[in-house]
Amino acid sequence: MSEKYTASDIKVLKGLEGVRRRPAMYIGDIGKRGLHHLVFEIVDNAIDEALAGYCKNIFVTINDDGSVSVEDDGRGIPVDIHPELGIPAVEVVFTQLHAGGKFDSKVYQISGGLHGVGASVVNALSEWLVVEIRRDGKVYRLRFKKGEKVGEMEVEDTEEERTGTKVTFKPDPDVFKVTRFEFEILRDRLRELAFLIPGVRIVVEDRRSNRREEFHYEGGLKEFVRYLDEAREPIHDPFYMKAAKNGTEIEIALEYNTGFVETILSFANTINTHEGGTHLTGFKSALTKALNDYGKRTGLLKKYSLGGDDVREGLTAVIHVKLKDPQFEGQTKTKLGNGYVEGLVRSLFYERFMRFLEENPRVAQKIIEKATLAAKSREAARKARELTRRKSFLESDSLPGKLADCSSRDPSVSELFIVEGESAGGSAKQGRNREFQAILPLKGKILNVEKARLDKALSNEEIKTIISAIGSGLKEECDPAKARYHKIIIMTDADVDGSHIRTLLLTFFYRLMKPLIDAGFIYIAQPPLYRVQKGKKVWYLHSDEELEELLEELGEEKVTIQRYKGLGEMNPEQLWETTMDPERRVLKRVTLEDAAEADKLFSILMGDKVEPRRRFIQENAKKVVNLDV
Ligand code: 28F
Repeated sequence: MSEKYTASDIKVLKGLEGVRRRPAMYIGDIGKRGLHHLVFEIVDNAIDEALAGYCKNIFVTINDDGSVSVEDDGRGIPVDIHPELGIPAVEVVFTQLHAGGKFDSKVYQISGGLHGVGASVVNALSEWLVVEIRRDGKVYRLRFKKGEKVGEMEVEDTEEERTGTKVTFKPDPDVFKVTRFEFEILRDRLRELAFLIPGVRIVVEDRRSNRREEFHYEGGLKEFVRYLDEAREPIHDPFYMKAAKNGTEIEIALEYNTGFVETILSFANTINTHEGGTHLTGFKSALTKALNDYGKRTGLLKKYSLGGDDVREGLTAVIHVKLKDPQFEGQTKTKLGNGYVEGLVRSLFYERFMRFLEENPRVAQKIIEKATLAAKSREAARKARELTRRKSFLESDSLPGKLADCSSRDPSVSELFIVEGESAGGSAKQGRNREFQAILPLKGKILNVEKARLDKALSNEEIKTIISAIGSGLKEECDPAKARYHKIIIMTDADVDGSHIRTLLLTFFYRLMKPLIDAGFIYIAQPPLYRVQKGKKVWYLHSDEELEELLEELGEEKVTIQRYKGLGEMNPEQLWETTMDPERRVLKRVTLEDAAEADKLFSILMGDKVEPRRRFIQENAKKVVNLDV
């Protein structure tokens, strides 16, 4: 540190101290999400350099010591002395809050960055950080600790021509609750970025486990929809458009497949707008209108008019808008708010998609026939639902007969166990605490909702039972506030059948009651695999490793080991002790790290195509076994 502080030094310290005092204000949270966000902030700067047309390759590496390096082959951050601050430009970028090109639209036209806070925030929250710049045949190196510069900038001559920026940092354990980077989280987002920025090559590597993946897609969004639909059967070649008006750029790719699931991803300036927004609204209304207008004009549509849900059945689409002044709203700041975007997307997409329909009449016919079928079945489902609604309205008790409900009416303490098989269901009913635990036994496998349209799913007895027991409603109407239980626990055997039923149930919740997953209401019970007894002492163990460990400890002594093949082998008391008692059980909460990947995962696991599933299971044997998506 220098002896005397200048006014700008003080401002710097104040800024970065603020970041360390309130990290969540800058990166969202200090858990897993915020941790990985650090990497994406640095990657965003490299991406900006790629969007500006100067960088082709980006390398992201998790190093052996748990630090992360991000390297690009762009121009290298400038190192010349800043005229007012009297320090190298790169030092400004890493120490001044909000410094850099992001807020200076002259430097970069369009920029990503979820919060736009950049390199200085990452620096402030790192135990240490090193930035290396290659420019003009030299390497410049600057080191920091917790955001503060350590020593002066090093300069070395190199013989090399290459230019670029490399940033290596280790997150500060005093700030973050977790500091271990997960390859999968980095990989999934980097793949997404590579689809969004065609031509750029992104290499992600994990030195700890020797994993490496490379993403490079010349086809951009067109390739993105093909990737999302890998396990589905498309009914035509993708539609693609790119258009710009008044400085706003719109890019859309879509295709219809033979399935019934709607998959629409939307982005603004490369940011995944999970909560949608004006670009998505404009797209949806134009899609519905274009297909109705075309259908009526050509006579393909006579009796039926297509609804929004009808034209989105079996649709996979990606929308990317780039704009100068993005406004992000919503709970997680992932909803695009700029009002003018809605009309812009609506008119530009309508025009291009209409032209596509006119130029491809056979594809248009297929799409309209598919949507008409959807409209018809939706009408049938509506009638069927009305019937059941009326019935439940007339009957005072509409809960399914198979449900052994709990006596509490307070959802926040109530638990629903969905149990595989009648016999395990019986044990669970006897073993439970009936005050707050309800049991719903399932007879066999539930219907695969990935392959069935809603009306068919709703006529399935097991599915109807689950829906009415939970009481939260379905799809758009699904409201966690109406759920009768805040813990819905899937309890299946630890074998192949059990794992299949668990996947069917998770697919059901993901497709029809996703808000319950988002609310953190869905859990998986972890029944033990082994019971070990020595004299009067009993141990319940959940894995082979645990068993091995215990046996080593007991080594010579006489023990009896029982391996549970299914829940049915446990008596009610054992089931309570090991799997249901809140004091002793292990529950796994189902979370969705990445909705797009989860979407694809379910389509692979539950869809028609055998080859993607076989390959996936081979590559992810472990993930399928504990399917903690
Ligand atoms: C590993 C992370 O951060 N790459 C970057 C550049 C290039 C320029 C730049 C970045 C200038 C002074 C704001 C170079 N030459 N990768 C990166 N590559 N920033 S960040 O300029 C930033 C502005 O402060 C760059 C000419 N213009 C811009």
